[in-house]
Amino acid sequence: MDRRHFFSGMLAGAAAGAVSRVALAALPETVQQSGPATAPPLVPPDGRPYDPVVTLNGWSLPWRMKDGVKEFHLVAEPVVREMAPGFQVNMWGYNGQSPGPTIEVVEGDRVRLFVTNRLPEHTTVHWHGQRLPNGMDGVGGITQPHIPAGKTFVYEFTARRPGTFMYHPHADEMVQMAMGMMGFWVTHPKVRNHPQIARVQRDFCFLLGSFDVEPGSATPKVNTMTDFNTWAFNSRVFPGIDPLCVRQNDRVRIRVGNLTMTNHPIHVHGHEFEVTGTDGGPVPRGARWPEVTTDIAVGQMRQLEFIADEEGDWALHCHKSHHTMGAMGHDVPTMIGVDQTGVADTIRRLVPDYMVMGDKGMAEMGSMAMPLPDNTLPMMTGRGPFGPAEMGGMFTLLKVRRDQAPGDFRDPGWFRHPAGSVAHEVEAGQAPAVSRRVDGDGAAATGNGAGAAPPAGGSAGGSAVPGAPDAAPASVRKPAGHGHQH
Ligand SMILES: [Cu+2]
Repeated sequence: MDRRHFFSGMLAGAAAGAVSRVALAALPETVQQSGPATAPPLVPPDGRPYDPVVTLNGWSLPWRMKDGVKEFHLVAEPVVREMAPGFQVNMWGYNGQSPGPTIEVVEGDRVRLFVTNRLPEHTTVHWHGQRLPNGMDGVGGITQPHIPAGKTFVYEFTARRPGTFMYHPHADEMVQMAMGMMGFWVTHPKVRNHPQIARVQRDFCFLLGSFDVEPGSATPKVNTMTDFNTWAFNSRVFPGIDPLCVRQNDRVRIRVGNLTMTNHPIHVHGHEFEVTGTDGGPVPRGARWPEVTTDIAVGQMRQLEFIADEEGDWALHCHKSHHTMGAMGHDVPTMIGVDQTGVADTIRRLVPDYMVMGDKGMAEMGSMAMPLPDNTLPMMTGRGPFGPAEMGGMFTLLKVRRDQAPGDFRDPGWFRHPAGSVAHEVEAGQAPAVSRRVDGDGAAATGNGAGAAPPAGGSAGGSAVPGAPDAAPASVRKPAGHGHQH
């Protein structure tokens, strides 16, 4: 984290004349985050104590105490976010990053938030879910004048109820949120033994984001309404999302907020959790039920909690399969069952890099070194200890280890499975026989050969089409778009 003194920045940036010298001198310094690393929890230096959260690939904003008020300074500005190694995106955010820093306070704290606007257009900040005076609610034109470019406004209210909140603009929202302007807010309970809010050993938070970044470009398309291609946790995509690393038997809380244009069913492997709170507050204990997936609608926040008692590397992801794909996955035609024999040689005379793909499914794309436009992630990427992960987007791992030290959030590496505990190929003759199909298809598989790939280049591939008569194995070519006949 690099700290930049606010005065030099403003005076060099000059003359906006936005804030008077006296007011300027009263502002807390700005703190900037230069990289996308997950920062260690911010142990509160003053004010009442609390158990801090860990913001996935993010950080919490330091404050200063002034006359008993916690003062924060947010700077809305253009940023460059590394969404994954090799993929830099021009976004808008706060204090150097998208999303902005997490704000952590304690129930009952008086909070003063300075917001400096370094965007090319006006903005506001809405404090989603908070009880506050109407004039502090941040709806541009309705509860306040917009914050013009170059100006600094101040918000002030008391954090009245504990829970999980977020902040985002209520000004040119479609553009500003599509560009990445959002941040997390956690109000910790003032009592450590709150009847509905358990103390946990690990408390993670992140926001769901969706962006439309065309392959080869570096700026999100802000008018997109449904056809997004970049699905993110805290403006990072797998394999750029850090794992959630915990010690076995820790009580774990994961707070998730959704500022995309669709719902996301968030799924955790290997454990059951309860939803212990929403942006409306804690869920009474008697109203909780076990889940392994919970849907998070647009504008909602959920707190998931569980005891991490199973060791391993457990997937944690959105269950919409398109949301665990990278940008290249969205315009690829379905080629399953299409005989491409000879096609590649013909096309390669015109397009030297042309590759045939997808006739046996798309899993091969996880390992393929395809030529890609600059600044573009493959459709699926990331490798595990057993091969390509075939994932992108909203996917990460919950790593549970018995020897993870308390308070240590560092990645322990891949799980070392106890001998004999990994799914494996059966020995010849040990598998039960596969019964013969009775629909008369001569291609029915029997015995141990099932599951093997068909011979490369064989025209027999045509009979993979269910119901296709053997006598006519043929092509199932179905034009993907408008006519391309010659
Ligand atoms: Cu999703």
